[in-house]
Amino acid sequence: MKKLVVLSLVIVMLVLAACGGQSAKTAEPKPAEPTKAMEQPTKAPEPTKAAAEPTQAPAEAAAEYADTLNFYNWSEYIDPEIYDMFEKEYGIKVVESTFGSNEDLLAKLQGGATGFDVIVPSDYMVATMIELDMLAPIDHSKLENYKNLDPLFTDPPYDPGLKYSIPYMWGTTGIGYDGAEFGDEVPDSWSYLFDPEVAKNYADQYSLLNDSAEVFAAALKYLGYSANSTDPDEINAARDVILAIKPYVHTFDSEQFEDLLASGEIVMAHGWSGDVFTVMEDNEDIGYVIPKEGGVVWADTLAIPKEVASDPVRYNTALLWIDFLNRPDIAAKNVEYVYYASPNAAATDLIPAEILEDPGIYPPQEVMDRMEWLKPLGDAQKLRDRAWTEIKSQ
Ligand code: N2P
Repeated sequence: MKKLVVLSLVIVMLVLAACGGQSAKTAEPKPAEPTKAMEQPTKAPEPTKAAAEPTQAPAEAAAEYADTLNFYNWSEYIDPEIYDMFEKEYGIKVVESTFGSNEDLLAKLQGGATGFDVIVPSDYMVATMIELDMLAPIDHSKLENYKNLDPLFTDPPYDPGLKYSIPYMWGTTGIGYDGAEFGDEVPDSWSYLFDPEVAKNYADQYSLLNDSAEVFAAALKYLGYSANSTDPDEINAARDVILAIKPYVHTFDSEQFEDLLASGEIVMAHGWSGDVFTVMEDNEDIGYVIPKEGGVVWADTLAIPKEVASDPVRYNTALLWIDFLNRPDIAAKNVEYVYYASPNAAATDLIPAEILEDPGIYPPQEVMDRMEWLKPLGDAQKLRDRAWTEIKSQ
């Protein structure tokens, strides 16, 4: 998969170079007719066709959609205008709830939450949820925009053939920092966060993600182990490292670390690339670095909880939403807002060059070579869960 992403980057660059100043084919999205759709919120999203063929059989004409779609997303992970555009176009209101980690998402669903139509699990969590039979198969024939996906993302190890998930965004995990505090120094090692001798200099001035998979991955990398270690000794060593620096951690946070950084409340944040990039525009001192020991690369996906499949109206609505997010103009608009990389090849021509060329958003090969994808941990997950509970409760 590492290679896939690197290859993808190369292709993105090639496509970009090849397009040059020419106008791109994908630069002219075909919006549906908003007012018509607004008047007919439960009709199929093909207003022109329906208008041209008013006598077609009702069964063909009326794929039904719900009035509301419940979207369970990571926080600040979509351009909110996209909700308005979807509602304007189809008359369907998207209601968003947010979660802070894959483990929280899993716990919520396992706890019996049944209202969510579309969820956003990351790669390894998709594999876990497939294993637990928690996801509905995705009917590719109903996704007009499936063809827009970069083929390099359509057969990932976590979900071969994308039977249960459609890639949404991908990015990396590293360290956001306030350059005004660091001067010429760059906190380019996990030791800034996990070596007590170094970390004590930043006591109460840095955050860690509130995400057991990510914090263990970073601590394991600091110790020179794989982010996916299932070795009890290595997991215990990582737990001890985290416990040792915990007194210096200002907060465990996955949802507003970039704002804490921007406001000066902290000077370093263990965090996700795009979230840090969103505050750089107004804070030119803020930087983002992938530590030299390597970090985590991930892809987040759009998936449908299994129970939704038994309700054709909810299921169709979920697919309509997923497909909308894969329309090239929508995918590009979203990238410009969240600063994460898109697996949508057709959106590439619509994404500003400064984003495509930003090595923090589309990292170069030598950086990608240091990254690891997270994987399901099998029985070792219990060890990590226990250790995490211990860490958080002390
Ligand atoms: C959104 C961060 C999502 C990335 N704020 C985590 N996979």
